[in-house]
Amino acid sequence: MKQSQLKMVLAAMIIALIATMAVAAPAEKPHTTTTSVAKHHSTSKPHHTKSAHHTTTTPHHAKPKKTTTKAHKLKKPTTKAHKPKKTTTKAHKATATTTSTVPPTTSATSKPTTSPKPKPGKYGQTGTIVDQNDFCIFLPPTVGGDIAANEDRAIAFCTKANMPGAPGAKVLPKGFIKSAHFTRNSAAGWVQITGRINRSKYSLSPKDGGGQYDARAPVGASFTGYNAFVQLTEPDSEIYCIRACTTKADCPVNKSTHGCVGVLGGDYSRKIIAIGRNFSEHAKELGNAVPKSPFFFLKPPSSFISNGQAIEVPVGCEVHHEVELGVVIGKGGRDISAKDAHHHIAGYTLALDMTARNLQEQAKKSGLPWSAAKGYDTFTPVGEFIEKEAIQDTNDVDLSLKIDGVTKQNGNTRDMIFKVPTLIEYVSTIMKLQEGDVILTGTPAGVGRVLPGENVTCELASKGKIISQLRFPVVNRPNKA
Ligand SMILES: *[C@@H]1O[C@H](CO)[C@@H](O)[C@H](O)[C@H]1NC(C)=O
Ligand SMILES: *[C@@H]1O[C@H](CO)[C@@H](O)[C@H](O)[C@H]1NC(C)=O
Ligand SMILES: *[C@@H]1O[C@H](CO)[C@@H](O)[C@H](O)[C@H]1NC(C)=O
Ligand SMILES: CC(=O)N[C@H]1CO[C@H](CO)[C@@H](O)[C@@H]1O
Repeated sequence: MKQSQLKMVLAAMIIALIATMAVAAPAEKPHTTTTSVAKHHSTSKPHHTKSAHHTTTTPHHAKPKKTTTKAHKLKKPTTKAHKPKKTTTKAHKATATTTSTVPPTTSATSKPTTSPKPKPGKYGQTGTIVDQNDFCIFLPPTVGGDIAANEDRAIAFCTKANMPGAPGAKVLPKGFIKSAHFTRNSAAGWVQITGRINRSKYSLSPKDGGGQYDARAPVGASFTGYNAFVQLTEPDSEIYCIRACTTKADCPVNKSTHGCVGVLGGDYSRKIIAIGRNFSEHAKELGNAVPKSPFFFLKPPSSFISNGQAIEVPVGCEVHHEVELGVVIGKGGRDISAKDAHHHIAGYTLALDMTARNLQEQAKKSGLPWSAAKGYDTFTPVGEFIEKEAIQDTNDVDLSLKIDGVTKQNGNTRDMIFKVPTLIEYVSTIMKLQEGDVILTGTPAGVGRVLPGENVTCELASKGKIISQLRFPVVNRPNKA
């Protein structure tokens, strides 16, 4: 592992070099990285053996795990929060090409605030994202290659042959992409795909914690029409994510050790666990008894939409808003104690649990499940991923919601009957939690109906600081084509 440190230093030097040479992408400041890396290291070290993916009892990775892996491999972790893996690679090259002795901390001082112009990408290293059917991701050039070890050599693989905008790209192995969820943020000018892979289709190792690609790894890689991109592939957890951005700041290339779930919010097709009657005032407003133990129901991941997309009101449904704090699971596990629960949290998100209240009432009366009432498409609007560190105290989070500017819900999680650690403990006694699962922790009082034509805005704040603000127009669900 001492070698790794050496490599880190070398890597940082290389990055510095690259920055000075003003190659395609400007390097970022390495120094902030060190601290976060160190932190990761310490947490990850203990797990030397990564548990097999299928074991249900052992908590594995998520954010932590990734880190772990990397720590072992020396791949990304060290380098940077920014671009860890890359580092490694460069380290290799560095030895060959560099003689610089620039200290890492002073290097790479240029952090550009303006986005560079999109430049023509390299043959075989240019991807495109059109939609969930037509897109490319980066993979090692040879079957079974280690992701991080091949960062510099990675090439673009696309869902189809000869995709316009991706000259020289290969075709993804059939069955490799298991799911792809496309999001376009028109206002910010980025597109994103998140989903699951079958690593076996490219013989990737279950022990490979993966790595990040962006303009610097492989150097000069790009996505047609965009100024920046970030892509992570994680064979161990079988997920991937990619975002191509107009504005560089929207593509967070400095967080790769967090793994996809921690870098790009989105749909990784895990469970959505929603806690019922979780706020005492809300339980009262619906005439429910305040429960003695938590209860929950499941929502389908297909109901996720992201900020700015439209909430659809199906014919015959009285659709209500319920604003909630979403907890995003990092390290999976079962029978997690409340005391350990914070180790399993990757971060948070602001979410709405849209509910067809009339269907839910009918279901309650008839003793039927709530799946339809809670599971329509677009019924789980969610915001961007919120860093774990951004919310120090999950018992003091303000949640509010307005319709066309009029406040309808305004609560604080201190009024939750069951606290987040208790919820994680309870749910995990029943079903294992997995990386990417989202727990919706319940809604404060003030739920009510939304109508087509209205705009729903909601906000999450902690200790007086606004952390997330979302907006969703409400529309009629389009008729069947
Ligand atoms: C993944 O691919 C392997 C190899 O083709 C196949 O045997 C396996 O059934 C696939 N797994 C899933 C969950 O699709
Ligand atoms: C990562 O980058 C984003 C945008 O580029 C920036 O807002 C954020 O502060 C950075 N985080 C760290 C830890 O450097
Ligand atoms: C909702 O937002 C849309 C788009 O910004 C706007 O055209 C519309 O007038 C808004 N509706 C209301 C009721 O404010
Ligand atoms: C997130 C969540 O489960 N919220 C629930 C709070 O309780 C009401 C009534 O029991 C449910 O309708 C909400 O879905």
